[in-house]
Amino acid sequence: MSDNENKNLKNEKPSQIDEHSKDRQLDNFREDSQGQYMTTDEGVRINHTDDSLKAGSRGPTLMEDFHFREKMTHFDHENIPERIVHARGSGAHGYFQPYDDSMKAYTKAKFLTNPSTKTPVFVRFSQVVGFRGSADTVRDGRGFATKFYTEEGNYDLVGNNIPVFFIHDGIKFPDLVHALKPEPDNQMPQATAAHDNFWDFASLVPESTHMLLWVLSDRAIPRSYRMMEGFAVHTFRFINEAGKACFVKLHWKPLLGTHSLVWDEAQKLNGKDPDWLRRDLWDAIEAGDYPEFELGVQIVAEEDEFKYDFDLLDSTKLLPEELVPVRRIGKMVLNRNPDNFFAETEQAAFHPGHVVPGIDVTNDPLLQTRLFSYVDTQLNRFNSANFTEVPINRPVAPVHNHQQAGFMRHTINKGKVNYWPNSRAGGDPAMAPENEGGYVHYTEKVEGHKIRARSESFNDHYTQATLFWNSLTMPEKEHLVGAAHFELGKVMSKEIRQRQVGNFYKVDPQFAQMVAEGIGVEVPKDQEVESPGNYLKDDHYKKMRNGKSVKASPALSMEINKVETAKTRKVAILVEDGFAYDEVMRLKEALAAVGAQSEIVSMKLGKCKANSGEELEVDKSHLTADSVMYDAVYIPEGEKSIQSMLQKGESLHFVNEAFKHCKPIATSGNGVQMFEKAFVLGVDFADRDSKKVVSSKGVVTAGIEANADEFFESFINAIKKHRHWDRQEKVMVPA
Ligand code: HDE
Repeated sequence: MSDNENKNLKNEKPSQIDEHSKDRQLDNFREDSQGQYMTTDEGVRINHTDDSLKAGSRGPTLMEDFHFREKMTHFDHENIPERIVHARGSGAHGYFQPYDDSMKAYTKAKFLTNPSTKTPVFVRFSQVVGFRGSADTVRDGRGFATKFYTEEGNYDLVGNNIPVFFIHDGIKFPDLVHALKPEPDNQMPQATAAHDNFWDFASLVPESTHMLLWVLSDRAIPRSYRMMEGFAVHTFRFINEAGKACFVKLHWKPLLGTHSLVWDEAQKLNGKDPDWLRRDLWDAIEAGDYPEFELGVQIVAEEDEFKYDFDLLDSTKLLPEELVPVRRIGKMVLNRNPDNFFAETEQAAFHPGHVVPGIDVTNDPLLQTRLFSYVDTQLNRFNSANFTEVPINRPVAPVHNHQQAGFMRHTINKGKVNYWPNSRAGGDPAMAPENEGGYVHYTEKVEGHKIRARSESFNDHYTQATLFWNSLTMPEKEHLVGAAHFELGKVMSKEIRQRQVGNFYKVDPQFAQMVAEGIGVEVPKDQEVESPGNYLKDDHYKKMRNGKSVKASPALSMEINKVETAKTRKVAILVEDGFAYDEVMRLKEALAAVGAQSEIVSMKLGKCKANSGEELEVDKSHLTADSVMYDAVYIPEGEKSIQSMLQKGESLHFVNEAFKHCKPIATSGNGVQMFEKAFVLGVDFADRDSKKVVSSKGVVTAGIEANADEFFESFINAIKKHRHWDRQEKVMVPA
């Protein structure tokens, strides 16, 4: 970095911070070798890099080959420890902008209250359990970590796509993660909770029950990072200019809605495209389909701390939106892929304790322990306290302090003075008064005995698990039970399976019965169901007994809150020689008009010849493409093309799978024969020679005389609904 550039960075005033501030800063570190000679790390030009320096062309390599030694040494040290959890992830740059200044009533954080500022952000989405090289579409919670490079310093919102957590107190986190990760003797299984150790732990820790239901639900197999909600999980505090505090729950709401895969599809994708979520995010940004999320807040007045029948400090509970609606206060747009995965995504270091004035933590014991863990883990990953100087982690706000030296120090602190107070440097860098942006911790009154104990108010483990179960639609419940059958079905110990069903019984006897039936254990009989009131021994918390609660929260169902859009949905168009060219072109146009994408899939790559003689480039062959990689499937008319597909297991399998996974499928004219031969069951088809368009449970067919616009509109409407769960006959599909 030149002196001038350095000065510019340091002088960047709060008023100059904009959406591009971080990009400008990163530009100082970017390197582009285009048109340059290759050099050593010392800048010496290299003349030959294909052979090491030897004593004779068949002789030993010489120690003096500084280029070989440097190249190999650097390679040998290219790895750093992967994150102990959330090892696999993907990042993206973007910005956040508040809609207005209305949050001023609650927080003085400038990036949340100044609608004219676009604050740069870097987001890292992640899987939790698997190693860095594991597959994307495993059943797991997803991390959703956002670094806001605000004018007042970095703020990290380190959340998940599930609003609650497994445990109350972080001291149990190492136990939880040990139980989740592959078993210690044989390092199996990878990236899944479906094994004895995990369910042994979970069944002995009933506070995990609520989160377990979320992990068994479709939330744990998202269709895309772009289609997940995000949650800060803990209750945080906002503090306004006048020093008044309130509690706040933070949410991310995806503008494309929240959508999931189905389990069979997720498992197949693990093999067909282990980078499914990573690729989806990357491709969407490259295509200009920028992922957008609204930041939502649930505000609770300090006086209302004990108003609810659960404790706001308990991270195994959520605050139902029916009690406190989520207010959407601004929008985040992710519009740039990183230049280098390691430098940016891997080296990004998040920490829930990175807060700015106007935001503070609470005494949630899970959050409190996280405040220790994150810096500690970065020290392990970076081997240095200077990880904050790595370009992706540097704030755009100026940094001045006496933290010096250490491994890989970049900043050259000038002058003699590295202590405070000092007179030799005129007392600089100085303390900032609160009205100049100095961070002042919220002065909460705290008193108590030193004690290793848990608050009585945390002891209701089941009411909100029941709330979640009650809030799901029937298809969502069926998926959840299917997931429980899979996960517990992998557990060898019957005792563990039985114990877990005992916990599920306390959530809902019918749920327990549905699970028990699939995994060969008894349904517990007459087991006492813990009443949520039982735990309220403490006077302080007795108030909660009559606190506000709800029995079901429609806001928790993905199906009920489905956003109906075709935007960025991917459609496979299956063709063989002899397909109807005009139909394909018009369909592609109609899909593009609603922001959907389409790809031509055929038996082999190269050109495919239409019935009218035109040729079309094939995007994917059946060897590399599968229905699980698409949201919908279309088969155009064309006698020869259809006859050829009818002879091909690949094409029929494509249709079968898409039908089984409840995806929209469509065809016209002769194409109906494909649906008739495949297992497209329990739906009505249009007659081949009619003018009719028939849309039946997401299966759209058109007669040869039908109006194309009407046909495409019906197909697009089916795409907007994403999945058509009402296909009872899908269970008969052998795909
Ligand atoms: Fe984390 N968590 N966590 N966590 N967490 C980490 O920090 C930890 C928890 C979350 O993309 C680690 O940098 C403890 C809840 C995300 O880089 C580590 C506890 C939530 C990421 C750590 C929790 C999260 C992490 C490992 C229990 C949702 C990935 C690597 C008290 C609100 C961030 C790292 C990224 C990563 C500790 C529980 C979210 C070990 C001790 C609850 C999104 O420090």
